[in-house]
Amino acid sequence: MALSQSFYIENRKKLAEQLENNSLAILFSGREIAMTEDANYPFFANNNFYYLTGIREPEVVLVAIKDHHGDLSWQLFIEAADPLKEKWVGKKITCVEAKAVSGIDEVSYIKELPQAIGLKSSSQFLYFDFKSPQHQSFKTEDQELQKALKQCEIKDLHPILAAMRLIKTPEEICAITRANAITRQGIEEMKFLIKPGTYEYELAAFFEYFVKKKGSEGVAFETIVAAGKNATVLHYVSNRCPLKAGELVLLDLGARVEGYCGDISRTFAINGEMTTDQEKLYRIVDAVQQEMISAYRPGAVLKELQNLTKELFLEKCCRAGFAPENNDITEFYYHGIGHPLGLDTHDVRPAGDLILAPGMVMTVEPGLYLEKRGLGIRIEDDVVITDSGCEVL
Ligand SMILES: [Mn+2]
Repeated sequence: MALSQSFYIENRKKLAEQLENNSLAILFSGREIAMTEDANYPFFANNNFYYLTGIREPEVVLVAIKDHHGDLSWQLFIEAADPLKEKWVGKKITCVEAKAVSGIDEVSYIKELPQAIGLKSSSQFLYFDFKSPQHQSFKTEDQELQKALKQCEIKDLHPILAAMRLIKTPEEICAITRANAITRQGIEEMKFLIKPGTYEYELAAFFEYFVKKKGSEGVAFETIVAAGKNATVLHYVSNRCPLKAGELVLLDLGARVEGYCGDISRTFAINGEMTTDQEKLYRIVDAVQQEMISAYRPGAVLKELQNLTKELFLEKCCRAGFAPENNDITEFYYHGIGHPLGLDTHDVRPAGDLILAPGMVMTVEPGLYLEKRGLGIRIEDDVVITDSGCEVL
C-alpha cells in the first residue's frame, strides 16, 4: 500500500528546491540481511526513500541530478527480473510499476546506474542520508564511479528530510488516524483477555492478529504488554509473564497503515477494579494528560512542556500522598512527554529544541512508575497540532 502518487511527487519537489545547483543526490531502499542460513530478516525499506518514492522493495536506488541551471531530473534504478528467483520469492517490482507508484518517468536497471551517474561526474555536491543504517546506504564497486563521486563535496540529506517529515500533510494525518482507529479498536477487543491467568504474550498475539485482520500492515513496533512491575520497564517487550489479580497491566501498541504508525498506551486493572491507591495514581496520570493536551499548541516548546509535566506530577503526587524521595519526580516519571509520530514511531526531527507547529503529529504520554508498589501507569494518545491548539487523533 502506498499514498497517492502526487504525495511523493510533491515531496520530491520540496526536496529538490533545497538542493544546491550542480549536485547529485542518492538514496537507497536497502538490501536484505541474512538472519540465518537461507532466511532473511523481514525487509523494511528506508523511510526517507519511501517518503520520496512510495516504493518499499529492496535494491532500488533513487537519484536526483540537478544541473548548474537548477534543472532537476529524477531517476529510479531497479533490479532486473530473475525468472528462476521469481519461482521462489515472487516477482520484483517492474519498471512500469515503479513508475506508477512514484510518478518517476525514468526507470532503468541497476546495472546501468554507474554509467548514468558517471555521465554527470562533473557534479560539485553529492547528497547522502548520513543517518541511514549501513544496509540502507548506497555503495558501489564501480571504480570509475567511485573516482567521480570522490571529487564531490559531500552533504547530508537527513536534516532536510527530517524537517519535511515533521510537518504532515492531510493524507499522512489520515493514514495515522486510520492506524490509530484500528489500534484503538484492537484495545477494545482485547479487553476480554484482561483477567488473572492470561499471559502477556496472549494479549500481544491477539493484538497482532486483530490489526492484520483489520487490513493494516501489522504492528508499528514491538507490542508492549507489561503486567505489574514489568510496566516500570518502559520498552518491556518480552511479554512472558502471567497477569495477576490485584495488579495493573500496561499496553503500549500500534498498528501500521501505509507505513504510518499508530501509538497508544492504556492501563487496566487485571481483575477489573483498581485499589484505592492504584486509582489515585491513575487519576493523576489521566489529569496530567488532559492538562498537557490543552498545553500542546503552536509555539509551545517541547522541553518546556516536559518541565510542565514534571511540575504537574510533583504537585499532584505530593498532594495525594505519594511524594517522591527528595521531591525528585524523576523517581516516578523518567521519560519524555511526547515525540513526533509518523513513518517512524519515534519520528525524525531536526536537531535542537522542538517548537510545535501546525501539522505536526505528536504523542502525549505521561506516565507514573512506582517500582516499590509494583506498578506502571501510562496513558498515551496522539494529537495533530492545529492553528490554535491540538486535536486528538
Ligand atoms: Mn509513544
